[in-house]
Amino acid sequence: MRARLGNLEVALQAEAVEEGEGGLLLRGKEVRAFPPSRGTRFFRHGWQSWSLASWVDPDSPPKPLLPKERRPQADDPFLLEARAWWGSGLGALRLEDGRVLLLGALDPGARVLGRGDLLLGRYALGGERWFLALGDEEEVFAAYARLLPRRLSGRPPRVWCSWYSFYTEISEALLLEVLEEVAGLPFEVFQVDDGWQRALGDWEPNDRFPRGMAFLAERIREKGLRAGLWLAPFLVTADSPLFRERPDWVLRDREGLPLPAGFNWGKPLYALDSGNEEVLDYLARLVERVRGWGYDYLKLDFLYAAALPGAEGEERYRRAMERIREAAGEAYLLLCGAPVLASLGLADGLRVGPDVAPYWDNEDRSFWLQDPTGPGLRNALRTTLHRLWLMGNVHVDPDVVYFRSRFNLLRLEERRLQEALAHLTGFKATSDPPSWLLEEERAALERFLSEEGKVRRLGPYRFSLQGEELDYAPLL
Ligand code: 9PG
Repeated sequence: MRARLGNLEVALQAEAVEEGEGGLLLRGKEVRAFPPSRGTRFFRHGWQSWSLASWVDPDSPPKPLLPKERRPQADDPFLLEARAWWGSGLGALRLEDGRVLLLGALDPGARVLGRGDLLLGRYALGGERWFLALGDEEEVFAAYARLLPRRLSGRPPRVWCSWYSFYTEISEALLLEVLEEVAGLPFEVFQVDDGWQRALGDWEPNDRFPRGMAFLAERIREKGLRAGLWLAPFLVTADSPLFRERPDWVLRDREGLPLPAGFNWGKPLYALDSGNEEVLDYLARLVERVRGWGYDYLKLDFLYAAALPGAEGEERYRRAMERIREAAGEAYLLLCGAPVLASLGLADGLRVGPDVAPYWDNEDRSFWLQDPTGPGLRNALRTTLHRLWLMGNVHVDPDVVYFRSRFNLLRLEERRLQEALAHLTGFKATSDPPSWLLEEERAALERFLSEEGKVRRLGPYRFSLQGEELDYAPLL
């Protein structure tokens, strides 16, 4: 069939088509849209927070990400095994005249194939609703986002997070010291990251936190801050107590083998089966326990594990997260490593790119291993920049900003690119301990936290920050 989009005719295959707000609403488990002229770029949308979102050349096929063991933690494994360009949930083609044709799923669990002459959308299991639009890039993405779930809980938070300075080397004594320094600045949340727990699946404090997690939360709250805590609730490793005690809770493939969930902390990762009611009860109790300790800002990480093997698991992921949402009550949930579209409506904050790092790029990983998901400012900026269209649906977390020159290979101009995105989204976080900052760096941090509306969007990839023009095109 053919349908009118704007002033152009587009050929389509779908079970049904009707007019919608800003585009067409299609139905079908699988739908096709044929662009009126060739697409020169494909908007490839990665599955979870860390997965690549970027415009790519539809005529040169994707390169296989290495090593294979990392694929489950880099993206929907299907997308990385495919020899053509597929995206998660949506896809778009940029036509020769600059206009963009976008096909986006309105239910969880979809993938979109992009070729110069075709957008093909397919639901992995259930689901049949799609949105198709043609027009200006910012307009078509905005029209799509308006049809997706939304949860906007007040204004985004200002967070001090322990990860990007201390990594897992945290302790009660160290964090109490930093807390004293942080308390003099306009932060709202003091968030303890990875390193407090005994093991994955054993969410009790290790011996570096001798007075327990409730004690620390208490000290944080005394300073007038909200206490934040990191958890990777669905992850286990083969040596996790939980793995040994409850082998039946581990997500398995059809042969009964534990499904690989990636490789981190020097070990292969596995997942808890988010479709198992007992697992969900356990998770609800876990969340209630940390709430009881006094933490009301939870950074829930490596969440893709709950949705493996990929798009097929998104409905199961959503049901599990609904249960967690319920147990968390009014706590702020920052979801990370999370299937992006399937998290909308449940997350308060959502990380939309890979981790930043105090360097621009790790070429061993990005070049030789063809992995755009590793920590590094370049990777983080690129993917975050391509997900800013979600700002009306959720607090978009671009990850922390560095103000320190200490232990940092980033140049000031590079740090400013990240600062501008945080100003734009309003989600303002850093891991810099104030005592590491030079006087002018501390002043910059203070301004960052207290000033608003300092950034203007000049175009999809151009911004001005405090009068200084920033162009992101070179990293696209
Ligand atoms: C704690 C960290 C921080 C960070 C999270 C997440 O692809 N990877 O190998 C990979 C490893 C770790 C990671 C992201 C990607 O970091 O994003 O903010 O909480 O866990 O371990």
